[in-house]
Amino acid sequence: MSINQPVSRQKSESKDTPRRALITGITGQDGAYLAEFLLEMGYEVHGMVRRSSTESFDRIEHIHGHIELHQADLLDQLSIITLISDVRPHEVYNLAAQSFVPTSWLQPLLTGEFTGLGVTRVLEAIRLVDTGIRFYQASSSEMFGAVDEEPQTEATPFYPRSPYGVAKVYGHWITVNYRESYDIFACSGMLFNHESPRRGKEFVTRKVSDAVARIKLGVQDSLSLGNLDAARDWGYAGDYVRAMWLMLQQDKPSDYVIATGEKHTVRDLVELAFNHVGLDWQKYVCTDPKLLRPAEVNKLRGDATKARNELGWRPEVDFPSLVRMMVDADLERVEREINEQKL
Ligand code: NAP
Ligand code: F7E
Repeated sequence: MSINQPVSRQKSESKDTPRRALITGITGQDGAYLAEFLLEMGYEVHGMVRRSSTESFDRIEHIHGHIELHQADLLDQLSIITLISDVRPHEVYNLAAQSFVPTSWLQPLLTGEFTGLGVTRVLEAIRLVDTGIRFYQASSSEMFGAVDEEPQTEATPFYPRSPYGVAKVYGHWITVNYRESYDIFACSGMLFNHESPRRGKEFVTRKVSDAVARIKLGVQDSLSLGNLDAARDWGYAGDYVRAMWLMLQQDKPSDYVIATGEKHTVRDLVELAFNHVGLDWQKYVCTDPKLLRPAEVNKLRGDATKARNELGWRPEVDFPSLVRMMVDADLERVEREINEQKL
């Protein structure tokens, strides 16, 4: 896939000029869904990608002729300033982050740099280039952590339980601070877990759907998991990117919880996924203490009333449909890989 060299963009615009959006983290799960959604809405879509010796653009392969990619890195302030002044987006969606919670204990400083300070670098670039650019920050239910209150709302106090959660709290407050200090239209979306067939295979939903497909098709024997009692409020990523866009179309910037309002345990997830292919999960699943976390988050469930009332947002895919969608997609992919003798 080609990556654009820096070019200075004409700043003159007519009312027919399409809206321009810049997505950091466009190669990730949410970035791919958001890029598709914005293209459907008639946007000119730009994506920030970091340099790697092996390109991993699988999630956006199907739209590559319709988006423009630019090299920059959350660690490199000047690269972000240059990118924003070249593209001159109307909207910036900051989705890039080190997003896997267990890695945040292994690499707490890097997680702080990407997931925390990276937000300030994007906001600083907006402040320098054009404070009229609207900004979305990908905040997380992990900020609530060891919470007392259930369900969690925009007013629930934060108690993060991982270096990732701590970095996201910083990202949230710096977004609020730049809104209040510089009058930037900056919104923080406090999104609860959202999944899809494009979810990374290290996250529990995809780890389970992939294993169920492989066990069903005879290329895997068992599945090792950590805490089966952990509960999450799981929604569908395709629904959640719509909420990100809606936040930036309002008259005033604000922060919103985005969630389904229902929680399920990892055990429920496993049971649903194995049942879908007619297998008894208890014959295949074992637990491994090495997969337990140093500090767990047990009762995350969001209340998205504010988003429903102000944005008109509600989720469309329920949890059982999401699990079936993910298992079906993995069955199809694993079968294809077996036929192509990749497995
Ligand atoms: P993801 O699949 O892990 O994608 C993360 C993206 O960030 C990838 O495109 C990655 O690029 C990019 N990235 C990481 N470090 C970077 C750096 N230094 N410079 C530039 N790009 C970098 O995550 P996701 O599930 O789509 O989540 C999107 C955002 O929402 C993240 O900020 C995440 O923390 C947050 N969030 C996610 C959820 C959820 O349930 N999915 C819930 C709440 C909040 P590479 O492809 O090069 O690795
Ligand atoms: O874990 C339990 C694990 O890694 C969910 C990120 O997108 O959502 C995500 O973070 C639960 C945890 O997601 C395994 O202990 C059991 O309680 O799928 P996960 P996460 O940590 O909730 C939030 C909102 C984000 O912001 C993050 O970026 O599942 N669990 N056994 C397991 N988890 C994994 N990964 N692997 C297991 O074997």
